[in-house]
Amino acid sequence: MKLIDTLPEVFESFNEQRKNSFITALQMKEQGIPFVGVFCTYLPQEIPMAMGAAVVGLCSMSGETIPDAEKDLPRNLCPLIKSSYGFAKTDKCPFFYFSDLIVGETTCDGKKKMYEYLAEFKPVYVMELPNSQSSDALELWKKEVIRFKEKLEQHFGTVITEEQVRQAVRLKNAERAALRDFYSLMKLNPAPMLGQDLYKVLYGSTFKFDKEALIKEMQELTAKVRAEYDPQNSPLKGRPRVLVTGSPIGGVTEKVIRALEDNGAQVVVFENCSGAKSIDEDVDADAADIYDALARRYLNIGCSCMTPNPNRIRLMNRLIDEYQVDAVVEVILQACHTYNVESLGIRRFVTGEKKLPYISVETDYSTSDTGQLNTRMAAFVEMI
Ligand code: BJ8
Repeated sequence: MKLIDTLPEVFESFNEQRKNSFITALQMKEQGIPFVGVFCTYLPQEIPMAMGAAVVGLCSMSGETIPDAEKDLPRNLCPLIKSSYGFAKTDKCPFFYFSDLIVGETTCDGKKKMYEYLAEFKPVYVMELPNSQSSDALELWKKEVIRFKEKLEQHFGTVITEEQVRQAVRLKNAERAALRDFYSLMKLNPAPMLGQDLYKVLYGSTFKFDKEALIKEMQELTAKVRAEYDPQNSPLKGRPRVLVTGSPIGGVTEKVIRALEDNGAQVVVFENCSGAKSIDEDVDADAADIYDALARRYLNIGCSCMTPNPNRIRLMNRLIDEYQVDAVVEVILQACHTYNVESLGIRRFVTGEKKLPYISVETDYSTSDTGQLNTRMAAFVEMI
């Protein structure tokens, strides 16, 4: 669908961003800029940013290397874990290759056990993330944030000052604000773009290493979308508005978004990682203890690896109201037990408290369920 003449091109350039930044990454490596590879939204990116490192996400979204991974790992494991391990094992991911240090956290069981094998290919450091958000958990996580800073200092032979951390916090807050302003455009009704295009931008933005440039680009894009917004003639008028939640999506799993939008719905907000879950909250840059502020902000993230996990409900509750959501779709990656078990609570909240339709779909990185997804989403959209 063509929305506004010049915008699809911009969205496509974000879609290609991961690939396009391979060359930039190589040039940065040649200039001696360290790369830190990460796997999770809980990682306080401000710490590596404070020493001038580039931070790159290594979660893989393609099924290409899963057969290689399955030679070592169980088949009934989450595709994100298998695919990420497969790319490392086969050396097919340039970002993995460029990473001087890989940092993981103790989130779900499959991921944390996979890190043990990943260490055979690269230096790996694992942060001990508590699985609850109590005050004891906060104390432990704060110690882990400081221990991470010390690990980077020792590994890269550098010193990270408190002032550098504060500057990184300010920059990251500005990046989050620019991304938030962009996705908040979807509060407009009708929405000014398709959810698939919004996702391309959010995902692509994580591969832009020059944060100042990214902030400027996001501000310009937000202004452009706003300027070209024409609610009267919008082809998206009257579409049911959907919130997407669940496991991280991207790559092949965007098939769910396409199935929804091809059948007449409109995804207006992503609650999951790459969406509001990772961007919604800022770090208090003026806090007396900056490590405490970082620990608080990151521990607050409402991922299903936390128990209990009230912050996911809190965020969803607000997003459903702010984005005038008509229905909720939960995407669960195959064998992702935490999201799968938590889906009962999410269903109860959405259908009971918010009185909205809800559906959950379990999928993987193959395209074999595309037809079935299409049928299910068509029936769901019809029902809304
Ligand atoms: S903050 S969602 S990035 S842990 S790997 S939990 S899909 S079985 S990725 Fe995640 Fe951090 Fe949470 Fe976000 Fe399930 Fe797969 Fe585990 Fe996964």
